Amino acid sequence: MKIHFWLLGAAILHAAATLAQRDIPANPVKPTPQQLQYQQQELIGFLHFGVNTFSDSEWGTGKEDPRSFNPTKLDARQWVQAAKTAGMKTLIITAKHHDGFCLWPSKYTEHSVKNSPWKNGKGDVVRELADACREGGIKLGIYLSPWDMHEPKYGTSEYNQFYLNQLRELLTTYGPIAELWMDGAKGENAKNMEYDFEAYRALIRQLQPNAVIFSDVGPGVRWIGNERGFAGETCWSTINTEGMAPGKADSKYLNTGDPKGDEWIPGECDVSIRPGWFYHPKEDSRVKTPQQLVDIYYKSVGRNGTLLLNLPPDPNGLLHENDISALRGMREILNETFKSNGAIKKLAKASSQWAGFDTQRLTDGNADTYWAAKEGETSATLELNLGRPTTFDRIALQEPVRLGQRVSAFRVEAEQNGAWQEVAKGTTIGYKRLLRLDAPVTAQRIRIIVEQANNTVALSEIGLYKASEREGKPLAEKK
Ligand code: FUL
Ligand code: CA
Repeated sequence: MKIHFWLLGAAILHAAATLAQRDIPANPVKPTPQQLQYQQQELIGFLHFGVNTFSDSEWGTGKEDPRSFNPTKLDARQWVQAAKTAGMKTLIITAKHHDGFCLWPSKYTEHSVKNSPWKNGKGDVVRELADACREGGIKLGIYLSPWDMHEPKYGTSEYNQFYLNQLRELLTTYGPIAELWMDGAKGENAKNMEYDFEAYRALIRQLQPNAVIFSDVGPGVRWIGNERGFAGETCWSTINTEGMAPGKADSKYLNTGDPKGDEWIPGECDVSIRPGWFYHPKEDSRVKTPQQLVDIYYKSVGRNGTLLLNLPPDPNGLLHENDISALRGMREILNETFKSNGAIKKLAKASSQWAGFDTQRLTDGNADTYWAAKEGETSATLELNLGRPTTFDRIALQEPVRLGQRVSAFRVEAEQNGAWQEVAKGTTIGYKRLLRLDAPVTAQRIRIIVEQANNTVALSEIGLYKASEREGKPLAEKK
């Protein structure tokens, strides 16, 4: 009997080894498994909620009366439902914004839900969201503002301990936290305060090793340098953080990243669905349209970023119907555009190939599998035969970023009446690059020409799509 078990064990090991992904050598700078998962989410929701919601303001004062907080119809399941409709995979809530009011009953301050009339002071917004997220199958993230206008310790070294205490509460009470958001913002007249970011990071790593840490300069995820949700046309997931700190970073640099960066810190594109971050009734008519949201999607996710889209609950504790219908519209358009990939399972010829990484992997619909050029080839041409004339105006390209980010220049050509015509070009690709053509192109053969890369060229997916009629034209991008 024993010998049979042994044989069975060996057979299982062998099968596992065959299934396990073999990779070509990676770049020295590459994502952690958590960062990779983080980026694959593409869409994340932000919830700005707190005393500002009740005072109709963007930045509070720290002097708000906790009794002003009373969201009598609060329903975190409605938030989660809306986020899921949009395709978001995580919801990040302002557990504490700059005004210092805490949405959970922190034992380190009186300035919280426990002194509000909501649920007679027994409520906990973070708990309600954590439960709703778990139930809905999405992840929870926490925004904890370092700047705190209420806490008297702010400005002294004791505040660092206070912040660590609050972090510990949040990181040990609500289950897994996917992302921890440390805002670099601080008012001009705020007290001087030397944050002990090293200690904050160490505690997060200790208590929630799988959480990605956002700050302007990472270490898990970086700010994209603007609040419009736009990554740079060129966008590297690598930067050098030397000489920079949260609140003291070069926003242009963050926007494009740095091909020479020695740390992997991908960009997150934060933007609100309304002009403000918090809910204001006068902005009910200024919710971004589905077309605007889709345009932002192209400029964030389509440029190797993640999109962190803010949805502010109103004083009832609910998302407004205008916001929900805009989200639904955005999702419908994206689903329609990306419904059918004209390149799927189509055959490609490559200028060269690394044994075992053949071109079928470019069109198998699986972003984990990839084609690679022959070792050391930093440029390559791929020719795709679509089998019949195919019309498209959107192109999607992906790199297997678990190997690091490589491509820095590429172009796409389509065969038109027997001649190759350039239809699109770009610099970086990264996790995902989406290109919008001015007009639809009909072709049977197309070429992807990677002109330059920092290591052997590898691509995981090529997609060709025809945009939904509802998309409209790309919107002008003010700098
Ligand atoms: C900024 C803050 O000052 C805003 O109020 C908002 O929270 C935004 C996401 O970050 O820095
Ligand atoms: Ca693939």
